Order: sequence, then C-alpha cells, then structure tokens
Amino acid sequence: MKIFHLSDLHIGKQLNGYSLKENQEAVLNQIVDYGLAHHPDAILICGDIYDKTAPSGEAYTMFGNFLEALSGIKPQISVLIIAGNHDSPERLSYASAFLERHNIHLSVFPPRNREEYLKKVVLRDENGPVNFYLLPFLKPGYVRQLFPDNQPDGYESAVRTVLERETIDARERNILLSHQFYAAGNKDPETCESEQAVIMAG
Ligand SMILES: [Mn+2]
Repeated sequence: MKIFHLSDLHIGKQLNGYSLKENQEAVLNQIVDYGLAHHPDAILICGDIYDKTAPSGEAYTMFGNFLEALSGIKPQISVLIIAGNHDSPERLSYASAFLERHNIHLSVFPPRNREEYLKKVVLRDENGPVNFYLLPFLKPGYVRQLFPDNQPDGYESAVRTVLERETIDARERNILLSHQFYAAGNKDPETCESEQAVIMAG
C-alpha cells in the first residue's frame, strides 16, 4: 500500500511578522502534484493542520482548497486527518460529516467515555485489509472518564489506556495515526517555543 504521511502544516503561521502564505500554498500544491503523479492509496495528515486554535479565514480557505484538490484526484485517495496540539478540535471538526462522503476521515477527540473508541478506517489492497487507527492529540484530562478514579497520572498512562482498550488484530496490518510528545527511552522530548507555551497553558 502506498501512503503519504504529512503533519505539522501549521497553516496560517507567521514568522517574525511575515506571513508564510505563499510558501505554504506552494508546498500544498506540490503535494497535490505528487498525489497526481504517484496515486497513493492514502494521505495521512497527522496533526497541527493550523498554527492557531482560531485560524484565520485565509487559513481555512487554504486548507479547504487543498482538500478539494486532493479529493479531485481520480481514482480517489482516502485522506485521514487527526487533530494536533495546535488545533482546536471543535473548529477542525467543522463539516466532518460532509467530508466523510468525499473519503476524508477526520478525528479530533480521543475516546472520552467508556462507550467511545478510536476511529478506525479500513483500506484494502491485494494483500487484504490495512487498519488505520486515528488517535488525535490527547491530553490526560480528555480521557479521565476511562480511569476508575478519574485520575490518569500523565500522558503515558493516558495514551496506554486508550490503546489497550482497542481490539487490535496483530495478524493484520495496523497503522496508528498519532500526534503526541514521544521520546526515546527516558529522555524528555525536545520542544519548540510555541509548544512550551502550549504545555504551560495546559
Ligand atoms: Mn506542530
């Protein structure tokens, strides 16, 4: 199966007061061109679509145009999107039911109660199914209802709990879409300035 993996588009980002609009548009157009040339089965957009939780109209338009161009590629490519720490879940999920009909699958919140599970999208190729599990950016507070005493003791146990309650068939091909602070061994993650602001803001 052929997959494009993107993340951290940060649409609408300004650098030292300068808009990156033209550069970002050029990059998104390049991705559409690659899509036309290589026809992946799926394009995964793994968080931080927008740079701000309240994106500008211009940023919405840029991402909307990008999705429209991707969905115009035939045969159709499945687009799977999760929210990152810079995205507002509610704002990103706007029109998600409509997008679903165009093969654009979006997940903005992890399971927030015992009845909810990760969104799963199954694609198939000549070797059978490939299961995609969509895990949006997760704060421990989002998933506290999954814990008996409502107290997850940090990111690691929150993510572990969400994953362990899924029924995943290890004999099949499974892919997790995720946007978290992952670190190797016991090292702390390296964060940039805006992420430190996000962590401090909780
Ligand atoms: Mn980011």
